[in-house]
Amino acid sequence: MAAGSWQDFDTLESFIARQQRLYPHSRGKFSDILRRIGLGSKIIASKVRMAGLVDVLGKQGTSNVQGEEQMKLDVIANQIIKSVLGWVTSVAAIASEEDEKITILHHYEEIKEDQYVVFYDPVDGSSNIDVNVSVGTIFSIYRYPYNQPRPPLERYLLPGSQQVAAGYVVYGSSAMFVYTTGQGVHGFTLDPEIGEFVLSHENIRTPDVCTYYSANDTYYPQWSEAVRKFSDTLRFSDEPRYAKTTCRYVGSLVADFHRNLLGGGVFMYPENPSAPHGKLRLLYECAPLAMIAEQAGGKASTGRERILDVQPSDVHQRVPFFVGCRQDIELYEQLVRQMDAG
Ligand code: AHM
Ligand code: MG
Repeated sequence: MAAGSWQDFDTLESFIARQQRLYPHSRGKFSDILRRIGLGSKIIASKVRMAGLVDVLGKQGTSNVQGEEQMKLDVIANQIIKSVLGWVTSVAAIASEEDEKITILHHYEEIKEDQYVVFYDPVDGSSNIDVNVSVGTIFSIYRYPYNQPRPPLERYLLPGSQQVAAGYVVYGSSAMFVYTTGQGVHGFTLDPEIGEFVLSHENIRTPDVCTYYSANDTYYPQWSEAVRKFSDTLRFSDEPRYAKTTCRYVGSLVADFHRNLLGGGVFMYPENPSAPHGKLRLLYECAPLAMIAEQAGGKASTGRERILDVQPSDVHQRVPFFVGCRQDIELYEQLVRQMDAG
């Protein structure tokens, strides 16, 4: 937990450096990327904190490739992440929720050693910005397969199981940076006095207790039979496991996910007839959070497939997303199997 003495004091920077030392041959290129995302999120945190005082609130007056209205902060934060990653020589390409196409920084022919591809959602939950509710940044990092001949798009579109790191920053009552490189999940709280993310939650394990049920229930009439049964079980069942389950839904994925990661529960954004693949995007929303959930002892699924096994076919691809306690997500998968079997 938070620094009790100076001896225990660890920041995101020093933690990344310590982790790097575990790999004696590492040249620190990957660590550079994490550090730069840390810097970018501090800049975004300061913009979020100043919202209302400076001109970052409100609509930009433009739409992104998915037809969603862009908020000013979406555009500002997208630019911030691009600027912090732009000069890092180990970043081959970046892809954002706010940009139609992948931005290639180094072309295939130029790449002769390990480089990385970064996917990110600069401000997730941006419809909440104007009303002062928590938002977040999500990121996902893949090693670029430079020495494997593949069709161009397949060099970038890899299943989540191949992520080398994933994380998010939640801009809440404090800002918190949570990430994994496959060696557990670690959380750092921004100390505004010193401007550093300080290690506050080492090796997070999600409780195996279904404390929270998080879904937008207004879609209930459109959900499949399996989703409705699952929702009914979590909300109304008198089984001891669900007796104390309560509903919490912020409408900012990062905030909902973060609360459930620490307190236990299920978040879901299912498919429905008007959104046949759900709303959330695989590469910069679901896959990174799925990696974190699994690293913390939870599970993430579309209902029919592990999220980390889904082979992407498009940068902005959407998938149904069910994430949280292993046992509850398995219950949903079982309900889907029963429904499919008729
Ligand atoms: P965004 O990336 O454009 O902000 O959209 C994603 C957000 C998630 O944060 C949240 O879980 C979801 O949209 C909420 O959607 P809804 O309003 O349909 O419940
Ligand atoms: Mg988003």
